[in-house]
Amino acid sequence: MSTPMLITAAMVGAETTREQTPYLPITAEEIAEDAVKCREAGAAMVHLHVRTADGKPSQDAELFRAAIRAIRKRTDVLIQTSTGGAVGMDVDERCGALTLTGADRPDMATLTTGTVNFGEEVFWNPRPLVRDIAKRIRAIGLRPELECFDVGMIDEARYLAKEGLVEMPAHFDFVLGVPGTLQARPEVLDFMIASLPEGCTWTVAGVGRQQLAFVDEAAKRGGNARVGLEDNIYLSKGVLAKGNFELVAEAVRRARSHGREPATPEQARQLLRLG
Ligand code: KMH
Ligand code: ZN
Repeated sequence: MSTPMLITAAMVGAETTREQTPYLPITAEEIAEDAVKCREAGAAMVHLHVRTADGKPSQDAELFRAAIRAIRKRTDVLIQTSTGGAVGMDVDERCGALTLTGADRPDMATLTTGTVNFGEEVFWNPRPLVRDIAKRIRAIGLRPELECFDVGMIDEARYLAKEGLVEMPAHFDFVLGVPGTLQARPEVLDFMIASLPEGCTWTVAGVGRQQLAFVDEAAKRGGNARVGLEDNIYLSKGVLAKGNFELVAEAVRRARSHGREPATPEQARQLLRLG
């Protein structure tokens, strides 16, 4: 039997707008509705950002609480909250979801381990800030998904492990294809996989038109994939996905074409070592 493939749905993000696609979920109920369909289609985890009622990116704890409650009322999909937020947010704002405890605590949180150009802007992650966020993630007993936009960020994760801030083996997400950063090419993925510390697991998030093609690349290599409206709004050239669930369904179809079955949330917990 081949290893189950974790499909993560990056449902909302901070950059995608309703002007670009009317199918972007914004309210807690819209997010939960799409999350239920994503789980039914085969996603085991959602990567979550939240928005204010008028669609602006936010990392507000109460908005996260509302979305997490709405999702958990209806489905068992794992919830990974963003600590990246939107460019320009300060660290306390970015870490809003890490103040949630008890039944509202997320299952996992992202940790980006370095700074990159991000389109015309800069996604700032200086080393002290990365360490601050890593400590906050540890303090509430979560494991991070290490978001790496470049191979140097994998090396930085090794330093974080040496400093006792991240436990190895860890789970990484290679985010490839943001304008101004490392682009999504098969040989780049091979180099990133070869650069991982022993025993680590990985997901690849192809941004833009490479998203679905990189589900195939991940499936072939025994890895995992992230799809969703945060990174790509099209199901095929010029055809908008009518929700995150359509991208998940297509990812699952591609995974199966390589003999990979989508992981259940329980299997994803094991893969991600969430205990
Ligand atoms: N929106 C990006 C600037 C994360 O979620 O942790 C950062 C981001 C990463 O989306
Ligand atoms: Zn994100």
